[in-house]
Amino acid sequence: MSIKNEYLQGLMDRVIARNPAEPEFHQAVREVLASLSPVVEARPEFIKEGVMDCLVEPERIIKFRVPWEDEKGNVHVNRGFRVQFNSAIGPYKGGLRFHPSVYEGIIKFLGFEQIFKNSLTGLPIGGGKGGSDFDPKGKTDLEVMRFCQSFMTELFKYIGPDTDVPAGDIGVGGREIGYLFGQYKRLRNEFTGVLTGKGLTYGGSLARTEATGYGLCYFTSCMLKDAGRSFEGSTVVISGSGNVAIYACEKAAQFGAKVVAMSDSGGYIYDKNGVDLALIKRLKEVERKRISAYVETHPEAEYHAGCSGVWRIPCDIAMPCATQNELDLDSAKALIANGCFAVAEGANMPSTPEAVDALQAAGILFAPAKAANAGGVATSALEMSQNSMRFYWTFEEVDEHLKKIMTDLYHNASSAAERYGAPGDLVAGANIAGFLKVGESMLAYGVV
Ligand code: NDP
Ligand code: 2IT
Repeated sequence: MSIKNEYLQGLMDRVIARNPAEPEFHQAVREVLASLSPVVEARPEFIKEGVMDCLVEPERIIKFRVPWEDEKGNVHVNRGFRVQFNSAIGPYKGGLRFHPSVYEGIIKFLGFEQIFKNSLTGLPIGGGKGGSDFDPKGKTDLEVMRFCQSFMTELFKYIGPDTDVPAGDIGVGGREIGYLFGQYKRLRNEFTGVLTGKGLTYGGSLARTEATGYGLCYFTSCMLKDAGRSFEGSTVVISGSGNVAIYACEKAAQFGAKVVAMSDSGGYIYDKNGVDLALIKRLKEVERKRISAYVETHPEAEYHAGCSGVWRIPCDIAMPCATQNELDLDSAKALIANGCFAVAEGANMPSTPEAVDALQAAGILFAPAKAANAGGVATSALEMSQNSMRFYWTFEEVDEHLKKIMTDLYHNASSAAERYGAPGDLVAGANIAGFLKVGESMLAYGVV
């Protein structure tokens, strides 16, 4: 993944110098700038008018202290972040991640990718992301509530339904969104669609919970269909067992695939009969247990500690749905050697650049995250529409919109790749198509 254009290579060098020790951010920027070389050569005004320099600099970064008290009376101090990266085409939009690995570089990489993903949905949403190094694991509901209230007591100053609309991501699901929304409503004394992923009783959209995983499968189906393949009768390996992984598993199974493995940060389960998704849902969504508990009721399945071994299980389609850089070059080589024909990214940036290069060089169909997992944020935007209308669609109506959005997105990315000399390369296609709408808007605004 090299940056062919000289100006963009210089810009990349400046990004590294100005944002030291943020390797994930560098990685995300490098991939986009590499894809955009042919675009700036055809349209030099993007460089001349300063669009490229503005694109890699967040409009605003908010960083704050989040103190809270646990049930034993100990005070903890976490860090909160919100990166408002780009509002050229709509209010900042993107999730909140609560995980001990969170620091500014992670939020910047996620916020940067969100710009292009949100543009690809075709809906009017800008790019943002936030989160905290708070670890919800092992905390009581009361402790999570206290943390969320403290986090929102600072964040509420900077967000709003027409300004910035956060949602969930790793470690932030329905429970956290409830506490965050309740505190926002109390502080502002207003009931607006300031967060998405809300509960159905207080303004949430049907099908938002399922949207990222379902959307991933809709996108993947389009990609498979173009190559004369389908989910039907295929063997699938999915990493993760959170929101994205669970609903990717559900839809892949509905499409006739057999999902044989899932994982969490401790290890993975391999069930050659096909995973029992009802059990995974109970363990993860209700009981908040480790995936190792799966084999207690399914002794015929295997549990292995450690995450990366999941990619050594023979499969036709691999769907990484856990976290960034979880699929490395060795994993890619194992997938290729075992006859895998498609990799579809549910998580954000789950494959390392070396893995992406190896998979594409081997002719594996590759669906990049910003395109393939855009169904979640697209449905968040549909939640915003419903909140504004004060009227709600049925599950089937939202699901139909989602299907159409993912189908259009696939064709948009695929034709952009072709137009700019990289037919079949959905990484390039998604980056180019996502950029063009944002870049044209930035040109229209002048230097702002
Ligand atoms: P969840 O918190 O629901 O689930 C995360 C899953 O990934 C868990 O199984 C978790 O295991 C595992 N995981 C998290 N961190 C690591 C790690 N460092 N190493 C190994 N496994 C890990 O999050 P989501 O399902 O919402 O998010 C998963 C991915 O999808 C993320 O990359 C997110 O950014 C992306 N995404 C999410 C969208 C959404 O709508 N929720 C939309 C688009 C993308 P454990 O429980 O052990 O920590
Ligand atoms: O990475 C993502 O697109 C998300 N976590 C969902 C963001 C959203 O606003 O729904």
